[in-house]
Amino acid sequence: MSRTIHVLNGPNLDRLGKREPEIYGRTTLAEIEALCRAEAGNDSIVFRQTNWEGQLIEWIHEAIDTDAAGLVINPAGLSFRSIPLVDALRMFPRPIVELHISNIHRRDALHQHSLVSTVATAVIAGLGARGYGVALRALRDMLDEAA
Ligand code: DHK
Repeated sequence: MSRTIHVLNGPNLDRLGKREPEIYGRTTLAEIEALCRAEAGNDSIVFRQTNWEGQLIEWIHEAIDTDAAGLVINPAGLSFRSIPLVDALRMFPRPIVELHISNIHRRDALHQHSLVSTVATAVIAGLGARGYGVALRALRDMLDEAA
């Protein structure tokens, strides 16, 4: 059966490559998308980024309504303050991998307590851009196991 995995990216991640490279590295979002597609195997990937909270929430609704098999989400700064985002994710009935490029637990207090982690199946932080590949491999394994 063909599965679709949604990879959703939040605010400012369109600036990857030139944004604070000492924290986020030099890999661009386009390169991350290519990396995700290379890890997809037989699965389809919907890869998206937005700077708008409401758009991210609409895309989660779409993932629910179209029976997406799983979700990888880097909510970026919305991780730490968006109750509506948490509420939307709570409705998603399949595995959710929350991903942060940086290790948020080593960062300043503002970046340490992700609300999204309270509804995520798993959390990856601090692996840099390669975390996306790890997230997809783990998610695909989980889905295979549950099939
Ligand atoms: C990206 C951001 O934009 C920050 O707001 C988060 C996350 C960390 C990341 O590491 O990918 O705190």
